[in-house]
Parts: sequence; C-alpha cells; structure tokens
Amino acid sequence: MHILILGGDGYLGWPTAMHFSARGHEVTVVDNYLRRHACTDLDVGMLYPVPTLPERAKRWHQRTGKEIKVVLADLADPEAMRGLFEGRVQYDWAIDPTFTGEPDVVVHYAEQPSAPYSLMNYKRANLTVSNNLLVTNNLMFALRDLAPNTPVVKLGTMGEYGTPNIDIEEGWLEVEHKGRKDTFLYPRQASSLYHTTKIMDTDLMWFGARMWDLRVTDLMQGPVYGIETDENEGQEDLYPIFNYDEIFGTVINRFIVQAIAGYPLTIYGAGGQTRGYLNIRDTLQCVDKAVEHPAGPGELRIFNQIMETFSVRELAEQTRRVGQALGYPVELQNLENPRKEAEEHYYNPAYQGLLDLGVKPHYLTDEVMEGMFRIAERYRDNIRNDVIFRGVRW
Ligand code: USQ
Repeated sequence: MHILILGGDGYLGWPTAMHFSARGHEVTVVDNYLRRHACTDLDVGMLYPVPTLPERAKRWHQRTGKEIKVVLADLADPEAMRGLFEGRVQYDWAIDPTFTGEPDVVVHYAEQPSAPYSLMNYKRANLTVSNNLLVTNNLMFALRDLAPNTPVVKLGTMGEYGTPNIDIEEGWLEVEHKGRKDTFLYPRQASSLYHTTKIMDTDLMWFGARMWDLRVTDLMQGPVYGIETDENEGQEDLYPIFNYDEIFGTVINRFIVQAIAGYPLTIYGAGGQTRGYLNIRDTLQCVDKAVEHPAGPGELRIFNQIMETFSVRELAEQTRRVGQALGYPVELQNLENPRKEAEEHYYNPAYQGLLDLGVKPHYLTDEVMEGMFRIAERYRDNIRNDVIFRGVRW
C-alpha cells in the first residue's frame, strides 16, 4: 500500500512512518515543522536533538534500504493538500522523486497537539483552531474531490469525552427519549481549546462520512509514553521528538525526566485526574490494525485507544518507586492546578474494539518504566529545570 502520513515529523508520526516502511509499504510523510518551530519559539528544549525529516529519511534508507518520501509543506494550504493526491508535489527527500500515486490510505496526525499551548494566549489559540480545523477540512475536501474511496485514519483524543459521570462508550451512545431511540456521537465536553478542536475535527469527518460516503476511522487516544519501538531500538538518531516541558511533554514522560533531574514530581492539584494511557508501541499496533481493517463507505468508526487507566497520583507513586530503586531520591509535590479540570471523578471508558482487532497491549510495568529511565538518563545533562514548570493557566 501507499500510506500517506500527515504530520510525519511528530512524536507519533515518525515512528508510524518507520513502522509501515519496515513492513514493506510505500510511505510518504508530510510536515511543516509546526511543533519544532513552536518549541524553538517557546524555548522549550527537547531531551535530545532530533535530525530533520529529510535527514531521518536518509538515515532510515542507509540502515534498511527502504525509502520514506518526505514533503515539507503546510497542509492548512488547500493546494498543498490537493497536490498530494494529484501529483503536484515536490519531494524534499526521495530516492525516486516520481509521484508514487494517489495514497491507498491516509493517516492524519497533522495537528497542534498541546492543551497548554492552545491556551497560552489568543494568538496560539488562533493558531491551534486554524491549523487543526483547516488541515482536517482540506483533507476532507481532497478526499471528496480526488480520492473518495481512500480510507482515512485520524487521531482523535479521549479528551473529547471529558470526564462524565457515566461510562464512556466507544464513540457512540444509544439514547432513549420520550419512548423513541436513536444513536448519536457520545456527548463531548473538552477541557481545553486543543481538545475542542479535536471534537470539531470529528464533527467535520462525520459530516463527510454522511454526505459523501467518506471512510473514516477515528482513534480516541489517551496520553502516550515511551521512546523505543521495534524500528528504532538502540538507534538514537531514529528516536522520536521527545518533550518533557510543561507545554509539549505528556505526564509520564515528564515524571521520568523530573525524577532523573531531582525535580519534585509536578502533580497538578489533588492528582485524582484519571486518564487512559498507552505505550508508543501500542499506538503503532493500533494504527496498523486500523489501516488493515478500514471503515466502509459512509462509516465513521471510532475506537478508544488506551490500554489501562491511572490517576496522576498513581503515576507519581510508581515513578517514585521505580526511581528510588534506581537510586534517585524522588519527591512528589502537589502544585496548585494550572488547569481547569476535575481532580477527583468517575472514569470508566470502554476500550475493547482495538483489542478485538488483535492489538496486544504493553502495560506500564515497573520494568517498562525502568527501561524509560535507562534511556532518559543518558541525556541527563540536557535537562533544563526552567522548562519543567512555568504555570500556563486557564
Ligand atoms: N498533569 C499533571 N502534572 C504534569 C502534567 C500533567 O498532573 O506535570 C496532569 C494533567 O493535569 C492531566 C493529566 O496529567 O490531568 C494528563 O496531562 P497530559 O499533559 O499528559 O495530557 P493532555 O494535556 O491531556 O494531552 C495529551 C496530549 C494530547 C492528547 C491527550 C490525550 O498532549 O495531544 O490528545 O494527551 S487525553 O489526555 O486522553 O485527552
């Protein structure tokens, strides 16, 4: 298959590209370095330097003989998006620069992914709204006009559901009202503007499925942790972008780096916030299964992409246990929560669909966490305490 990965430079995009390339697919990645540029603008250092996308593709080719074609373009521009389907595309890196042809499947990650970033100020809010919605809308129209039978796998987020006081289903809820029944998208109530854009993406794609029979899989993913995958084990220059700062770092990755730096773990508020988590290896398995089993015409198929749930407090305690066993004197601190979110709440999401497709979860055991410590401690000298907590509030 020819797999087009939008947002191929990101924490998940690049590992996904290698995953499919390693399995013999033709892969094209597209990115405009939005995340890298934002990190530079905000002066939030990453844990280790990551080569440019063309450089990574070149090294991947040197190691494996396989080609990942690279396009550096802004997909909020509709012509850049449409060119990917029509052959009006200039590769920034390719062994064979002839057009690979219309994609057989599109994986859409090309979004501003940070909740704090989306609420720093009105300009970054605007950037988040415009980028995320325009890219999704451009994709929807490119599919409608140029490739209506091509399935899309788009990354959603569990945060679309919020933390309701009832069980969370996989995307849909049957509602009985005044003696009649119908099935609707599960009610959504995001707790950040970023998460709100993801709700709007889902609505756009659901519209496209209803109106034009587009084929859409929406993966409602929880926070991801980890660095190594089957494709990059022990190969530092193929590691994904890894943030530990307040804006772009996710909580497990952050806690491990904090423990190594001797920075008391930053538990926001009471720490009862519960989310579904997954290993980066399982993100790849899930996307793989979603690509292998595409949605049918007119179908919006939704999976909850998490493998287990933890509260922030539980994660901090596990990080302390594992860190102390490795000789780090880990301390915890409860900071006044910079976010507006429930700190103690009911949380019971369903997440059976991807397991039924054959995903085999990697759980966050102490050994897995120790493995993350072992990698991150190699970069101890790069850790900057000043980026760990700056207190972006909303
Ligand atoms: N948290 C802390 N301390 C920290 C960082 C986070 O207590 O130092 C808490 C947050 O308040 C929140 C939870 O940990 O309750 C998760 O926060 P996070 O920063 O790891 O994740 P979040 O902001 O929700 O966003 C991340 C990704 C986003 C993805 C989302 C999945 O950045 O792209 O959509 O996880 S989910 O959380 O299920 O919506």
